[in-house]
Amino acid sequence: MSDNIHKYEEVRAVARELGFDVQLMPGLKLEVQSDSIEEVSRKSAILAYLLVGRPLLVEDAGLYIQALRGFPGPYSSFVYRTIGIQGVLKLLEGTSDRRACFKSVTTVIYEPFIIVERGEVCGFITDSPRGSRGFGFDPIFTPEGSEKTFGEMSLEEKNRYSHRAKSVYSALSKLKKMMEQ
Ligand code: ITT
Ligand code: NA
Repeated sequence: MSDNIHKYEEVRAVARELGFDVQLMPGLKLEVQSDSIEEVSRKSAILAYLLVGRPLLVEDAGLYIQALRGFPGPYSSFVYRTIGIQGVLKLLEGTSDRRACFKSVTTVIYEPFIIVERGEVCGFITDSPRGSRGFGFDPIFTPEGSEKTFGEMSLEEKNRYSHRAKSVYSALSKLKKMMEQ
């Protein structure tokens, strides 16, 4: 999975809790594009499995902003790299509806099993960036139930709320049950 070290560390922490050890697959960045993160996650996992033939986990995510009808969603990575945090804040200037959700889909392939699970966290886009931890849009997102942005949280704290922690936890706990049968 992933070249994004932050993402990897978040996934690893959840995996550890369930007794799994996950390793980064550096260089294996597959350019699957789709307007559904579920499709990206599932297709990338299958493609990666064809290449490496080992059990693996692929997670794909995006930020869905209510006032922008779900944009940037599956295009979050591109939007982050182009207009960035400041560009997104600009699109929301003068908008009082700040609601947004992060969504995540984790696919685990562990033959004969293929498991696809979703995770979501909803909250608000702040008026300006706060905090320098995490990655991507973390400095401008506060999950419901917290005053802090993800950028102001430790990895452990972010994982108590995050879309990614939820989808990874669901997928790996499902795998665990299947392996025990
Ligand atoms: P891959 O190499 O695995 O593709 P990525 O950086 O593209 O990693 P994602 O597919 O998970 O990461 O997410 C796409 C973009 O959405 C990502 O670049 C961020 O800008 C944003 N994003 C996703 N999850 C996030 C999170 O937990 N915190 C902040 N931004 C996030
Ligand atoms: Na991605």
